[in-house]
Amino acid sequence: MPEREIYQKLLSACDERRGGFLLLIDPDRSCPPELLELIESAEESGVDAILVGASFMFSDKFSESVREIKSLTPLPVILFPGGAGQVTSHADAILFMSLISGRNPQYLIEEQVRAAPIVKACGIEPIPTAYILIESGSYTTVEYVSNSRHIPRSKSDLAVAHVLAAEMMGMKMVYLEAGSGARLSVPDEMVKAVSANIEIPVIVGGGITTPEDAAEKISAGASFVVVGTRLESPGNKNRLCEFTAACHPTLVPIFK
Ligand code: 1GP
Repeated sequence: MPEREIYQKLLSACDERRGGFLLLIDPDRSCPPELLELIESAEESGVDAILVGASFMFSDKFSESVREIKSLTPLPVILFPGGAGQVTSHADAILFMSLISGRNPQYLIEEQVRAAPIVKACGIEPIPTAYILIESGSYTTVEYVSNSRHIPRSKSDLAVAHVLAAEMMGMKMVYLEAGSGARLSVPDEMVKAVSANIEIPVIVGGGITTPEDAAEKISAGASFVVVGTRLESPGNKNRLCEFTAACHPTLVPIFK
């Protein structure tokens, strides 16, 4: 099993720039030329790593899509799987997640048991990650597919209890998820409460549509922001740079 090379890379990137930006690519949509161009420009645009995955796959080309993405960028390509079917040796690492906000054993442990031997055989680096769904104003695909309930937006204390348990169980990252295309992103107060209570990095994603919203998550204590949907439409190279600048406070001149 590889040493924690990618995890260490993420930690250093975040330390150096006081925050990080992860670009999420939905493997079902990896073909349009605009998206290929976005991936090719990701490194120079300041992206720290690329996540690939979806809670539900419609195509049977997962592995090929990851290989194609990997061929377009020197950045770490990290799997963000919706299940054991989304494991491939073409990636560098995998967010080895347990959906701890739910009580559905399939996503707490069963998919992981199925995936573990494949991850070992592939030789990719597992990054143990607690995945936590937060209420986002509408019923999301991830809630439907995982058949699990979210944590209510107003219950930061419940979110804190979950992340404390995750850290005590040895998880290396926490992912606060509002869901892809969510109407409302994870509340800043919840990001703040969670980040203040644990040492491990906090990733925040789902429904983040403006650089300002992304910057708020970093100010609230998030280590990484994930954006997917907002960058899927054509002509988003400039927008990508705005997001990465917003998530890397030390790269932006501060005038007082
Ligand atoms: C979804 O958190 C990610 O799992 C990103 O969400 O597509 O809404 O940016 P968006």
